[in-house]
Amino acid sequence: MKPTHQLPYLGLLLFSLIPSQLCEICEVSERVHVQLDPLLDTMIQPKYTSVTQSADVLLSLRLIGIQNQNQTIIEALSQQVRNTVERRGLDLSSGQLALIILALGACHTHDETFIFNQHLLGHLENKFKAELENMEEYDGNPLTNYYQLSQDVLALCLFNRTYSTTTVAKLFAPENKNYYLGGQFSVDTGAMAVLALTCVSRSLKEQPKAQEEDLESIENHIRSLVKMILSEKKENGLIGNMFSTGAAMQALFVSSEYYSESEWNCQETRNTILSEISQGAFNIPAAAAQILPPLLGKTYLDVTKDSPCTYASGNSPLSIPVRTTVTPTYSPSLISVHYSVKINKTYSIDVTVPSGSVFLDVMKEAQKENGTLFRFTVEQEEWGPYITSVQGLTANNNDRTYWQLLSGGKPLSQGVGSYAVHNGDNLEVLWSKY
Ligand code: B12
Ligand SMILES: *[C@@H]1O[C@H](CO)[C@@H](O)[C@H](O)[C@H]1NC(C)=O
Ligand SMILES: *[C@@H]1O[C@H](CO)[C@@H](O)[C@H](O)[C@H]1NC(C)=O
Ligand SMILES: *[C@@H]1O[C@H](CO)[C@@H](O)[C@H](O)[C@H]1NC(C)=O
Ligand SMILES: *[C@@H]1O[C@H](CO)[C@@H](O)[C@H](O)[C@H]1NC(C)=O
Repeated sequence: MKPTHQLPYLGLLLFSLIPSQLCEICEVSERVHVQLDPLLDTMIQPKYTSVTQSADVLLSLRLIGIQNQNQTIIEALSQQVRNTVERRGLDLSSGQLALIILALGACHTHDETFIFNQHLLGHLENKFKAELENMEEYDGNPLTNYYQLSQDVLALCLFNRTYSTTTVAKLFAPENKNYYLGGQFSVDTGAMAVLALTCVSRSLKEQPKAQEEDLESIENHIRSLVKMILSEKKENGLIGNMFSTGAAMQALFVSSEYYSESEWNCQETRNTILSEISQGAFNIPAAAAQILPPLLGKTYLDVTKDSPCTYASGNSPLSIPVRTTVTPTYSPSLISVHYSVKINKTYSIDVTVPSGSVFLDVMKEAQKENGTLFRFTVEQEEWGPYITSVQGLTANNNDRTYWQLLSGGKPLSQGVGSYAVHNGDNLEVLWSKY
């Protein structure tokens, strides 16, 4: 080989070394592995209530190398995911299907056969096309959102399927409105896009005849998105909020050539997350599943690695702890909260609920008082119950409408099933655009 050809390879080698070094520096050391037990405990449920829950948990457990420790649990999860596909068929969103493919495809197990026998990648290509067609028809609004379009590209890229890199380069320009939800840059979305674009740029570099223009524009997108993600870093090290920090960490692990060491103190971020875990902050399966891999230096780009699913740095592997039984606390006292539904007009009510209640309990109580004004519907999603309609007014992705949750005028970072209400709270559901 001529020296001119060796140079790019050397560059590639260096690029692939930097992220892994960063991961190791930031990994939770073996000494404090017990601090991760609450996450594992939360992730293992007798029954999962949404399509994506079991896939998210399976992907997470496989990435951190549980595979060889607790095979029965992994096998049961994989069975659930495969059953979902067989039951729901094509009635899945593009991102749901992409996530399922990542979960089944991780670790090169016999589940790979299922992906190919069921033609899941071909179906994903079609669903991705349908997202693009919807954008053409509805003013640039996809069927779902850019978080899912990123999952789609990531899965198609990791499994070497066809997609137009020119389309990807156009689609994921940092100024696209779909990176913003409710006027705010969505760190989760930007981070998932960085993972997808990094996969695409790495595979472009491997091709003999690189599409230089696409590659350059994709690399520029990554650079801008990384900047936007870092600008959402808070004083305590969280990036965006607690629930987007895991995705942001993954994005920063794979893109370390785009920022300098002084721009991100990974240990600070990790320590804040560990202290939040000890206070029970990641107490739903989705939250636990998404934060765990980056705490062990793993990213979704590891899914198709040759030797994935083994625990890094020669440490002893993690395993799932035997379930601890929690005794529910008895709370007889009552609290009073103010609740409003805001459309063009405000409809308010004061309700009394037992202390320890969540937002959803307040909505149910209000609905009991007046089933016309406070009528609502929910759907069980990965993160819990999602409010789909209030007073018969239904959220719609084509119009970018949704029911936003607020307390004291501030948007909540949790859903109605998780947010614990306090005496005197001023709760709102607001008909909004994102
Ligand atoms: C896109 C998105 C939205 C969109 C969803 C509509 C759309 N066009 O897709 C909009 C902007 C409407 C939205 C709204 C909200 N969201 Co949101 N959303 C996301 C995001 C970025 C991607 C979701 C996704 O597609 N996942 C991938 C697919 C494959 O999984 P899925 O289960 O099929 O996805 C569906 C659900 O996630 C659902 N969904 C979206 N947000 C939320 C929030 C809750 C609590 C529930 C139960 C469901 C839900 O919409 C998805 C599409 O149908 C996630 C980030 C993440 N890490 O998941 C945040 C995220 C899930 N959302 C979050 C929050 C807090 C909310 C709100 C409660 C904000 C608010 N103050 O009002 C509201 C929900 C209120 C309600 N009506 O119940 C948090 C949840 C944290 C937690 N601990 O519960 C996340 C993790 C973002 C964050 N880092 O804070 N969201
Ligand atoms: C995709 O292609 C690359 C490069 O040719 C190869 O190393 C990798 O194993 C392939 N991945 C899959 C999942 O087939
Ligand atoms: C997981 O595997 C470890 C090691 O084999 C074992 O000690 C632990 O009890 C297992 N956990 C469960 C929940 O079965
Ligand atoms: C709110 O008011 C505007 C302006 O009067 C109107 O166009 C819109 O349809 C109203 N929205 C709802 C949901 O009633
Ligand atoms: C609900 O509120 C509306 C408006 O104030 C009122 O007209 C209606 O009678 C109330 N319904 C019940 C069941 O209290």
